[in-house]
Amino acid sequence: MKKYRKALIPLLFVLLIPVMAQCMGHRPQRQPNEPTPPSDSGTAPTWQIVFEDNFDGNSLNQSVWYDHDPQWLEGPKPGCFCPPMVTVKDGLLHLWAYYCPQWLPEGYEYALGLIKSKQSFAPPVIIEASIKGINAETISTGFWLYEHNLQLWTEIGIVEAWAGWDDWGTLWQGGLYKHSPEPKISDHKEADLGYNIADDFHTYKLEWLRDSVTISVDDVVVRQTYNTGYLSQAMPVLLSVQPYPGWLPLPDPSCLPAEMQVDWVRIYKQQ
Ligand SMILES: [Ca+2]
Repeated sequence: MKKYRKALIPLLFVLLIPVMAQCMGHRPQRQPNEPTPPSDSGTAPTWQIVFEDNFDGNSLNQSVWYDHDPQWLEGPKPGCFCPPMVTVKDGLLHLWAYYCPQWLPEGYEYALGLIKSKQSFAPPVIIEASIKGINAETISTGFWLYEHNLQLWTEIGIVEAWAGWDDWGTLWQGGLYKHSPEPKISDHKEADLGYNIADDFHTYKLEWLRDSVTISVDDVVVRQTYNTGYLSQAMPVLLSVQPYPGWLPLPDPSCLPAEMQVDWVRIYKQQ
């Protein structure tokens, strides 16, 4: 019997070759927006932490963060990003939104908190943070990356959510963008988490590889797509609260002040 088994194995292999060839010939083509397992050139990445801030102490670590955006000083007018709206206390980063036109230059009404990393990051990289969202109508909870230079303007929204706006409170929203040059790409998505993101801390994670982008909330994947190549330039990391004038109505001043809290930020690079 063993003799026949030995003879059968090569025979089965010969019979399977045309079947395998046919299957490979009909292998589906990669489609944008099709779920894909994380990979990076066929090798499973191993990760090493390269950045961590737990927001201990009493002030922002200004050796690694800006307390404003040097590239966007005018801000989302009539909102402006103001360093006093960034505080660190009790192990948390607090990003505040105040309605205070009397304190601000003419034309501005809302003072907003934002921090931006001084270092930029390119794939393959994992960027994650534990965040309790802001609940203030059309003020967003933002954890994102962007780089805007003469050649290219790209952006990844790990989370852009509005916990206090209408029925959006349970929605994760985020997106992948190329704002310039043409053709522009605006690949915005949403997913219902089943809870309001301002009620508690949740971990938002971007796994940004050279060939795919995965975003998860508490390790549940909410977005996974191929990186078709336009998201390759290094970008700094931002955390912010802001209104979207021109798209959403401005928040009612009665819902402010309010804050977004961040427990920690961690960044990993491939070893
Ligand atoms: Ca902390």
